[in-house]
Amino acid sequence: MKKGVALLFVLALIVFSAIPSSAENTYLRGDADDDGIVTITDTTVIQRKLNDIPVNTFNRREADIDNNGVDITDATNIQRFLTGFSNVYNIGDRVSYDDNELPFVPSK
Ligand SMILES: [Ca+2]
Ligand SMILES: [Ca+2]
Repeated sequence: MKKGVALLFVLALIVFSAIPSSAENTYLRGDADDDGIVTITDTTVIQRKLNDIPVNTFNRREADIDNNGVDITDATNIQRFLTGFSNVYNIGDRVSYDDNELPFVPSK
């Protein structure tokens, strides 16, 4: 009987470890440089990217806070968030993305 319980425990571990955690299906909105926090550097990275100035890391999904493509408005809205203005785009929150989307690979 104990072998059966141990086997079920091992099987449960295998099954649950194969299920991706919810963190894998989320991203941090506004974290354009993908360092795990939204700061003024994220706006700088967006501005540099828009002007074809090289950046170390650029995460297009996290930079595009309103899901309409990355433009200067994304940087402006992050600045507004950082200075305490409205945050209608939930900047700084972990946001789920559609499981049907293709895996996102941040550009460097
Ligand atoms: Ca950041
Ligand atoms: Ca945008």
